[in-house]
Amino acid sequence: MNRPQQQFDDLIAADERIEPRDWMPEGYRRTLIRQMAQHAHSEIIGMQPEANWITRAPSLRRKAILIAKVQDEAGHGLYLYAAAETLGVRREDLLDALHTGRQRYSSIFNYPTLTWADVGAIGWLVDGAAIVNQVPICRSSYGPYARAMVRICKEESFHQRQGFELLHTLAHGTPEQHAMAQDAVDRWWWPSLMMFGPPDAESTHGEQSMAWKIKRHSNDELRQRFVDMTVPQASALGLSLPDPSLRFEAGHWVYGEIDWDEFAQVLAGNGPCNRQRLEHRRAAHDDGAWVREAADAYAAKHEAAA
Ligand code: FAQ
Repeated sequence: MNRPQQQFDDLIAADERIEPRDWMPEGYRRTLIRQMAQHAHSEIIGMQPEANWITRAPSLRRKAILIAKVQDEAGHGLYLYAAAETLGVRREDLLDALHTGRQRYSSIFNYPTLTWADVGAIGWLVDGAAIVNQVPICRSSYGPYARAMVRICKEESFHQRQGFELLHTLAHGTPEQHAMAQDAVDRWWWPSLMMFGPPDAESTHGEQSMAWKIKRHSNDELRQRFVDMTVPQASALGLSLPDPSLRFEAGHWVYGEIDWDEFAQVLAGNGPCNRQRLEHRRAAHDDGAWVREAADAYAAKHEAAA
């Protein structure tokens, strides 16, 4: 085995971090770019469903909280694009890959936010799932990714609590508010379970990513961890989960069959909002062209003066 490969393997075996200037196998680099870009894209596309409710938030307090949350997601996108750039890719190329459909973003953001309660359900379930998935990535073998994730997880955990508090308020409000909260949970539960990716037997990258310690746990392991954490929280909210076969067995909550055909359809671009999300993203990018031009002109002027 060649020396750089041996050094890389030793660092991984010792649970140490790979840093941008270290030698790394091309497959490791490509896997990281794929996963980090997909994650960054998810953060910025994920701003859309919740931003849909900013103008209609029921109070100034709720509006301020929601604006701050949506801004946080933009920040997460920035940390992740910056971390991906340490692997030698350009941010504009990653955005182009998103806009032309060559790279993915999370399936979850192709579902619509039909009522105000959806903002709570996203915070509680989607941010909850994101935390379960992402806390182990704080120990990912690639240094810049792991460090970005520490800050992201702190913010996601705050988001999850605000979603829980929002839903708790609705669930203990009028019968109409309770029904609205229940309806949102009914619609977001199964897509949240899909966020963890296909079952382990069908995960293309899982095994290799775990060997490289990019991922620390399999998709199914994390999905189970999320279900175990969330079922008791649903009882605390006074809401039910839309799964008649949920039962507690041998220390875990056993859940029913996930509709993997629906997941495949969403990944193929046929979810309820795929087209709308990408069209909106491309339009926002075009609208921002003048900001990028102004920033480039400013940088060029200062470089010339230096
Ligand atoms: N959606 O071989 P695997 C957030 C694809 S949280 C779409 O198992 P892997 C916070 C996968 O890319 C959401 N595609 O893949 C927020 C692959 O296809 P490819 C983002 C999916 O990478 C909250 C194929 O299926 N979080 O944004 C999905 O080992 C609220 C086979 O799958 C992250 O990205 C899916 N759900 O495991 C923001 C976390 N699942 O690329 C706003 C980091 C799988 O070969 C508001 N990522 N695919 O064409 C990960 O942990 C992993 O990438 C997984 C997938 C676990 C998502």
